[in-house]
Formats: sequence, structure tokens, C-alpha cells
Amino acid sequence: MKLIKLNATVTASNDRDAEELRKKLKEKGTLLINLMSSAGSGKTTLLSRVIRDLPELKIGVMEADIESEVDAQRIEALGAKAVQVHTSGMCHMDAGMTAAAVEAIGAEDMDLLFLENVGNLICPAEYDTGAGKKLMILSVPEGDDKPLKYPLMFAESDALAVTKIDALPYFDFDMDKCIERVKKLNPAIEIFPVSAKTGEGMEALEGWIKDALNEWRN
Ligand SMILES: Nc1nc2c(ncn2[C@@H]2O[C@H](COP(=O)(O)OP(=O)(O)O)[C@@H](O)[C@H]2O)c(=O)[nH]1
Ligand SMILES: [Mg+2]
Repeated sequence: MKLIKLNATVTASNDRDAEELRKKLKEKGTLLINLMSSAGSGKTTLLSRVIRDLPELKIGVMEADIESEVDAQRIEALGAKAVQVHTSGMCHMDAGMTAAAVEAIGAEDMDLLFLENVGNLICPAEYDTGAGKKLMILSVPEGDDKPLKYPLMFAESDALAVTKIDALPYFDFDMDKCIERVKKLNPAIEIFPVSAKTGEGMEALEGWIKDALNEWRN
């Protein structure tokens, strides 16, 4: 498994770098999905389920963290290609860092590339990474008030997976209220209640992923 250490690139050129990467991936027919959420909300677990459920697709995962290689190892154990990125203390990935990670994983002939962004609801929302789609996760234990506290990521994402719904009986999480709050910020967002543990709701989310790939290639 490859491990690369990256520093932030110059912010002023970020949007240009992002457009360049998006164009390059579009030409290859590879869809890059920027996966964002808090630490521990279930990004790696959800990706593991998607990799197992969609064996017909060639999927690569770029794992961004401050330290450790555990997530890339979890993905590689499933037979998918993974690269671990250490962000030199940064709380997000920018477009230059993402382009370097894409280079390291070798995106040739990949259908889907996931960027598992650094776990937090703030900084990743502020940077265009060059991804074709942004998928956000909110997990039930985090609470239905998070759209009120961290609106930008909800406003910026194309889809939201509300995960760990198997834990709903143990938390005061109001799904209707959560959906209403998110839709107020972003009327176009698609919302998928799922459990990566039991598999409930995953088919609908995976349908969204497959549709996004088809749309990207047309
Ligand atoms: N009950 C339940 N636990 C989950 C689910 N998805 C993830 N977890 C657990 O949440 C913890 C963090 O998951 P992980 O995928 O590492 O989160 P990440 O830090 O966002 O990548 C682990 O203990 C997982 O087993 C789920 O759908 N239901
Ligand atoms: Mg993870």
C-alpha cells in the first residue's frame, strides 16, 4: 500500500486546480466522489459495504488522515485499490493534494474513486477537491441538530447518507426534523437513510452512485 505525505497547496489556485482535475477525470470516465463527515460517523464502513456490493465496478479509495494507515488497510483487505494520504496536520484535502493522491493511486481504468476526506464537518466543506460529486454522511448518534450547527457541508453536498439507522431506537434522533433542516439548506440534495452495518437502505444509495457514474460518462 502506498503512503504519501502532502502539504496544502496555494489556496488562490485551488479552484483552477480543481477544474483541471475534474476535466482530466471526465476524459478518463472516472467519477471522483468526495466523501465528507465527522470522525467516526462511518465513512470507511460505508465504503467497505459499497465495495462489496458493487463488484462490477473498479473502485479505488484515497484515505486522508492526519496519522495512521488503518483505513487504507481495511479497504485493501477487501481487494480494492487504496492509498493512504497523511495531510501534515491539515483538517481537509485541497485540489492539489487530491490530484497528487489520484496520481499515486493510478486512476487509469478506474470507474469510481472515493476520497475519504479528513473527519470533521467544517474545513472539508470549504475546498473544491476536483470531485464530480460530494457525498456527506451524518450518523444517528451525532444528532439531528447538526445541519443547524454546520450548515455549509449540508448546503454543498449532492447527497447525504444518514447512517447508523440501526441505532435509532437508542438515540433521540428525529429523522423528519433532520430531513426538513437539510432540505431548507439544500432543496436539491438527495437523502438516504442507511445502515452500513445491516445493509438497510444501501441499495438506494448505491443506485444513486451508479446513476451518478452513468451521468458522468454521458
Ligand atoms: N451500529 C452501527 N455502527 C456503525 C455503522 N457504520 C459504522 N459503524 C461503526 O462506527 C464506528 C466508526 O466507523 P468508521 O467507518 O471507522 O468511521 P469513519 O471514521 O467515518 O471512517 C465503527 O465502530 C463502526 O463499526 C452503522 O451503520 N451502524
Ligand atoms: Mg475512516
